[in-house]
Amino acid sequence: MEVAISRARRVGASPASDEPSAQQLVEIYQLMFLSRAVDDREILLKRQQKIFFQISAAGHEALQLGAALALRPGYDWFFPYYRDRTLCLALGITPYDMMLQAVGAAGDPASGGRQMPTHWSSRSLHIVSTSSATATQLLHAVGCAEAGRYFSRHPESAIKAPGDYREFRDVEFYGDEVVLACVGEGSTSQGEFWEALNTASNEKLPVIFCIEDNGYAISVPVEVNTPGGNISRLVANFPNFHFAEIDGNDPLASLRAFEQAAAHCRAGCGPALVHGHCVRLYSHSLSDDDKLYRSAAEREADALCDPIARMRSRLVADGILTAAEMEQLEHDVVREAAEAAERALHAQLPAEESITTHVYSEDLDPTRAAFATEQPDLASEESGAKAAAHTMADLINSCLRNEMRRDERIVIFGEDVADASRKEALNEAKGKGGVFKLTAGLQAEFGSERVFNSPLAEANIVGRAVGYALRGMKPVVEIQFFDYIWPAMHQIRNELALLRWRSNGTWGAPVVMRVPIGGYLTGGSIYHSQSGESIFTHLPGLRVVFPSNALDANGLLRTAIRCDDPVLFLEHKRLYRETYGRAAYPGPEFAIPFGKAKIVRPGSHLTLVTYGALVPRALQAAHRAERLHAIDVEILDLRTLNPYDWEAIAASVRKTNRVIVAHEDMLSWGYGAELAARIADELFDDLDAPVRRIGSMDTFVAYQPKLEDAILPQPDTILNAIMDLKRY
Ligand SMILES: Cc1ncc(C[n+]2csc(CCOP(=O)(O)OP(=O)(O)O)c2C)c(N)n1
Ligand SMILES: [Mg+2]
Repeated sequence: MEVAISRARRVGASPASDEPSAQQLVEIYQLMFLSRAVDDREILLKRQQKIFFQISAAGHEALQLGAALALRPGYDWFFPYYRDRTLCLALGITPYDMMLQAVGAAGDPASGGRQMPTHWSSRSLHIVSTSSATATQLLHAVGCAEAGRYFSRHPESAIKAPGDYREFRDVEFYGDEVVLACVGEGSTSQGEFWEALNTASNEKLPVIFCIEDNGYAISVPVEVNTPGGNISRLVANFPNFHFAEIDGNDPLASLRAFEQAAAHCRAGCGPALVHGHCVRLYSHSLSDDDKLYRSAAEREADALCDPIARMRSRLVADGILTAAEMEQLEHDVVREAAEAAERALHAQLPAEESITTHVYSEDLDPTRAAFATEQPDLASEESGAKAAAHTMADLINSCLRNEMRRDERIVIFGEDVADASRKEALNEAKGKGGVFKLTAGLQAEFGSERVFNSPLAEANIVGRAVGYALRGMKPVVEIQFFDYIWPAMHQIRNELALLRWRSNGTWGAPVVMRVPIGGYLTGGSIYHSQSGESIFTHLPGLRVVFPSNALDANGLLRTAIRCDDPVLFLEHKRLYRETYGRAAYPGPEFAIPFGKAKIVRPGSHLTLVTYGALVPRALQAAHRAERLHAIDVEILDLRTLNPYDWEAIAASVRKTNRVIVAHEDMLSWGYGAELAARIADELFDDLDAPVRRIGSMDTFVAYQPKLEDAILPQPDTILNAIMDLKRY
């Protein structure tokens, strides 16, 4: 049996025979026992109130150790879950590192005191930052495997390039790398588990899914989560998989199973799923008491399966260690755990000033001047009448095309974004290229590896994109309608936006999500016309962009793609092909920095702060206000909502002393509420009138056009507010 060598915790080289040597068995035992000793020491610290949370691997040690020893840290990739202490110890995270996290020390290498204990991360070992959310990581593992395969096939794309996110991304890949993703049996009920298996199977990806089946999800037994009580039976028909169902209390059975799984993956045959039956020897966590829901007989039966007790007996019975040697080994290990704890308890705590670091990229600021190539290169296209006729849809498409030519790391996926998944069809058919045709022709030019359809599953799209991006690629994904972004919300909020902060800057996922949004469609109705941008501006870590015209869309999308932060790029459907806001092609380097509003109409009597589809409507209202009532309105188009241009707002309000914030989204709790509050707070002395807000009614957008007109703000709504405010 070949035992791969872990970095920090070496299990010596194998003899030629298929059985591990006595020395290897001792080292395997030592690692399992160390894991238990660290758990027990943490439990003590928690009882002494020196740490604040504890969750253990007790009972899972053998299963996790087999996985660790079959794979290579710093070569393969790891997406553990919170119970994977033995896995991470064996891969090279030290007991001291673990204790640093338990006390929440500044030097906690996984998160700098931001995450609970057992939320792993190590860049050098390829252990990707773990969240508490169950099963989200499985989709990251899939995207990670896809990225590894892409880099192996296109190694030239891994080369660093100055001037954009690539400058700050070290790319590593090996042709036969494997990705391990671990999860409890209860969490296989999550949709993301099935979405991950779907793509891993379809794409024959080298992902090993490890199901750590301890029979419980907190207090919920396996048969409640899994019909029939056995996940192996349910997944058996996924194509291309290698399956193994094993006794997870036996470290050697586990090692063998993961070696076979890894061989299947490395050979390019597809993914694997190792289902290990193990036991949960302690309660779910120290916040749980399993005596409340488990019988004594059941708990005693589990205790008899303790992999550590079993192996201890075996080593002594087989004469590999004497009782005295065993006692000495255990004594030394317990001391190692205790010393690690003692040192960590004296470690420095994080400084409060550090709290806001790594919310966004500290390397590349999308508001910076480097993105201010605002002068369009009009010479790059024919001049004359045609030059000014490009719609927002055209210029988004041309930006995507130009950027894909410039940067081979860009991939586009989503629902219906390809021209045709069955490529032969393109011999006679024109191709789809998105339901709004924004990605038309991109698969034809760049091939199916770079532009492809996803399954109809939004979490799959965003979750995989996170996996791609953390490897250094640039996924520019499409969510077909804003109204259907919600299945991906968990991935967006708890993973995409959070990854950088929770890992204290070690990981980041600069994904671009293009999302058609908004109403004024006549017949769009509830599920094709909603807004809701303020829900996303409320997420630290996520940039939110909302252009109102073709040129801005082109320049802002370029910045979104080149920057190092995740970006929600909102495209108003009604503006895609409007006459308003058409523009000449600005050339392949035209970029607009984030956080820079545009004065689309200068004025002196009143400021109107807005964005998106309300920009043309505000212009109409301002025109009428001037013509009919001699009121001179200044209109600010924010263009990006996070960050937003406070200086521009403040300068305009100081000049006009009156302000309206207008948006299409619902009034209550909307984006304007925050701006209005800040204006009232910081510019109170400059105001001659109350701050006004305009938004849609606090309801959904109806199908009947008469109702839609009444629900959404119209030019008249804006005009009335202007007149009203001028009274003061
Ligand atoms: C998405 C999500 N929902 C709920 C929780 C709360 N929670 C934490 S662990 C857990 C049970 C997980 O059980 P299982 O997957 O079997 O793993 P185990 O803890 O048994 O190893 C639950 C419900 C969570 N962390 N994430
Ligand atoms: Mg479980």
